[in-house]
Amino acid sequence: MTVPGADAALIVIDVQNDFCPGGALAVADGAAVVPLVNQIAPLFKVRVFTQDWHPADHGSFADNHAGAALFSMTEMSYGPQVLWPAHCVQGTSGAAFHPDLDTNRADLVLRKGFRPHVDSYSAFFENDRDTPTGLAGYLRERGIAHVWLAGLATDFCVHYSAMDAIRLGFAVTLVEDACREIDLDGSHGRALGAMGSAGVAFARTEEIRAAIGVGR
Ligand code: VGL
Ligand code: ZN
Repeated sequence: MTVPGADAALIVIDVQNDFCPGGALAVADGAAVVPLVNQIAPLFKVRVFTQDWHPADHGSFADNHAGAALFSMTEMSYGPQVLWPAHCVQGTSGAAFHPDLDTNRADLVLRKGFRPHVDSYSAFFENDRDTPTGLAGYLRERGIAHVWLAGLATDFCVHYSAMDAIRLGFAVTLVEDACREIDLDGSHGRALGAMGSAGVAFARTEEIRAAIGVGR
């Protein structure tokens, strides 16, 4: 395993109340990533935390499509889109970070998904695969060549972020124990397969800590 070096950023994806147990789009065991992220965040030169940040009229919410079932598919201008329960509505407690997540360590808090007609799973591009969030420029200006990804959910926002990071030329490592998945119709297995084939590396928090010499 490569040790996170001077060119490494930790990108913590969407560790928000709505993705944790009790939330509107709860990921099973989602809160389990919080202590792991808190442990490894200090080991990185750059730390970015993302927030899914939707207006109430967001097009990815089933409620905003008359008669549409939760988790069914719709067609957006950019292609197929899952219809989710309303989640991470701007300014609500569901959109807030998990209260135990140490966000004081964040160099940058990046919000995404705020355009009503485009969803944004990835921290780099909206779901049209074309509209940038600005994160790639930020990381490059800070000298980052390797991104390490943790957070929620492995098979959606983490997966899309990983694939975009590879496409943009970053080295990518998924911190697998610091992620949890939604697993909609086998999406978790497909996401892990796609990331592996694309060249994403996989690491665990204890390996990172041991490689750096923390906690031995
Ligand atoms: C996410 C579904 C909808 C995620 C965000 O953070 O993985 N999933 N919005
Ligand atoms: Zn969302």
